Amino acid sequence: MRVTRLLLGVPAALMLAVALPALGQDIAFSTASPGAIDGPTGPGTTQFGDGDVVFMDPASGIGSIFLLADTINDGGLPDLNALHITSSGTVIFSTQSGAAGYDFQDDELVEYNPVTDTLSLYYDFGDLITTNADVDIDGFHVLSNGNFLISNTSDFTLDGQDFLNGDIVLFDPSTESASLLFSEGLFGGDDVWVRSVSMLGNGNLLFSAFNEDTGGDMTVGGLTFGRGDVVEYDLASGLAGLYVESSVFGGATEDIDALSVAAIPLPGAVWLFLSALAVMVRPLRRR
Ligand SMILES: [Ca+2]
Ligand SMILES: [Ca+2]
Ligand SMILES: [Ca+2]
Ligand SMILES: [Ca+2]
Repeated sequence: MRVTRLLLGVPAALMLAVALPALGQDIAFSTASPGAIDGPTGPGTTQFGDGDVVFMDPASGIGSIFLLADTINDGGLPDLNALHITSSGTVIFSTQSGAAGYDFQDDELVEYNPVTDTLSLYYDFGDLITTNADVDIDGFHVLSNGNFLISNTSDFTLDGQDFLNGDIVLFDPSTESASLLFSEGLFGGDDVWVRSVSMLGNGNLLFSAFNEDTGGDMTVGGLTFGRGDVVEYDLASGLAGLYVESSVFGGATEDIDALSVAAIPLPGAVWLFLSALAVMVRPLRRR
């Protein structure tokens, strides 16, 4: 009996270890409504609005404000619903509605330079996506080869193909061609809305989602998860694991509506790194 358990346990553990490498990369995110996570000064001390960008260490759940919507450019930026932080430190985002006082719309991607505090149009999907419903870029990631990963708030048509709002689509801006990378069908038949998209350095997808049938739990790649969780999905093996648990929001119901791997060392990340280093160094000194 004991031997059997051991034999069953080892392959499962190995499979998980192969499918989901160790956590590591910090993330930046925005939520659909105001909330809080643990901050450097204590539980629930990092408070944010729906247009703010928060960065977080997924291992500790501790995070800090990276961008305050009220301080970007002229301020008053509306709800961010797609996000990508570039390796040069600029922030590409899309909003959930057009912004009063700004020229951009919800189907456009805008690049923000935090150093110069300037906004510029990065990409416009307005004429490319045709759909009966709203065109609103909802998930966005730039791959190292310049191609995009995108999702839309509603089902949509791009490059002559129909996609669902739970699909993640690969898009080549040089040819304006699209192909399905991740299908909503992988959620076991539920009507699911993928609300944010990013990709780790190891090629695994990160996303958050909402069950449009029940509002409750969903399944993908052997994982049961809920709104507010961040899922890591291995495209090669089809297995999924939790990258961030919704419990980081202190029991409040939150939806992560924009997500990016933080490719640059953010101010808070440096703080966390130094804190971790201090913890590691202290016991060594006492020896
Ligand atoms: Ca938001
Ligand atoms: Ca948008
Ligand atoms: Ca979104
Ligand atoms: Ca759907």
